[in-house]
Amino acid sequence: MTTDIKAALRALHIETPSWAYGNSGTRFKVFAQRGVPRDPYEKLADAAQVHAHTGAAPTVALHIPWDKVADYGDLAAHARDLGVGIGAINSNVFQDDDYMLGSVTNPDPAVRRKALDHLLECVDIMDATGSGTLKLWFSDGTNYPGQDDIRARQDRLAEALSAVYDRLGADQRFLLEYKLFEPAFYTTDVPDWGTAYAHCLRLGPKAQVVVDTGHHAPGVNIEFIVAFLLREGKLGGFDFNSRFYADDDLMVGAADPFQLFRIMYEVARGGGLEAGVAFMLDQCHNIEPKIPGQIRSVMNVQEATAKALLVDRDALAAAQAGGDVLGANAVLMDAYNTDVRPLLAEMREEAGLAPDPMAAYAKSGYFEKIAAERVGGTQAGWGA
Ligand code: PSV
Ligand code: MN
Ligand code: MN
Repeated sequence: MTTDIKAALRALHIETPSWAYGNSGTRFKVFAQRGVPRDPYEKLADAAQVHAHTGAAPTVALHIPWDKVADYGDLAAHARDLGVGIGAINSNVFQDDDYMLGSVTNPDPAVRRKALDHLLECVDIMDATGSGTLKLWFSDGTNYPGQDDIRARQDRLAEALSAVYDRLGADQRFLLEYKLFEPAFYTTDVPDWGTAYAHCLRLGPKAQVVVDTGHHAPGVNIEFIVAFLLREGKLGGFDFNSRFYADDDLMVGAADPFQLFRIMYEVARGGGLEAGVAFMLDQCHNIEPKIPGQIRSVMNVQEATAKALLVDRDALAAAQAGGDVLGANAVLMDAYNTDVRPLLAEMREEAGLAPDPMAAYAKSGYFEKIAAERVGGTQAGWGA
């Protein structure tokens, strides 16, 4: 049993986002930290540190144009030299003045064309970097009742998604991300999993839904959504983060480790650890150091997954079949309440890693080196 769990944990890969390594903040203030990367090449170097110490973060998501470079093949080669690969390509159709009234759902066909061209350019970047995943998040929506036609905007969205879908190669897919609100405050064009699911279902197997854990109304049962999408073959991946209020982008597992456990239990239960589900972080480290913030987040996902894998499924099934409500609940809680840190430390040592990645990074001297070398690090992207 422990051997199986360790094997499953070794196979668990968590993708870190390039934007987590840059300076970030809220709309009130972006705090500059020491040693922050000055370009995408340095972001990859920092991401490689997370992988070096955890052994669990072998790919890095890019955000275009925040990570715009002259030669994407060269960037991918740089990643390979550092021991990591390029993960999902995140499109950005939310930071141009033209998109004030929307991108692919904008009433102006010229703006829609511009947005679509960017999405297609992102597929070109996938080709150049070897990435198999395009992540689509649209900030599109309206602020006032009557501002635009809700149904027409769905038609425009469907048209753009279909054009992107047709451009995808055989080994490529897109993940459509939903978000309840923000920056739109009245309607959002992809506000929930149902909307994303319906668009993806119509398009085919290369379109799947991505669940950003911070993009729901308070109290939403995310593990139910996960179980449902996985059952339908439409769970493409996660943007992991924690929220206390809205889209807080705090470290995954920080606000509600029990929720993360429940989500990972449904992932494991539904075969999602073997099914190509992308486990990505989408976080900002506004006040904590960034590389340790990512390392801690990777560890939090590993811990929740280890607990999920510890659930005695036979005992659970027996209790469920027997209508033993308290017994079934106890099986789940026993797993959740197990301290899995020794198991993970053992797994790391068996893989030639330090048992405590946080301590190993702190001791490595990497931070002192980048703090001395790098002057004038970049902002993650927002407000840049
Ligand atoms: C939007 O809130 C989001 O979660 C999307 O995934 C974006 O790509 C990411 O944040 C960065 O802005
Ligand atoms: Mn996200
Ligand atoms: Mn978000």
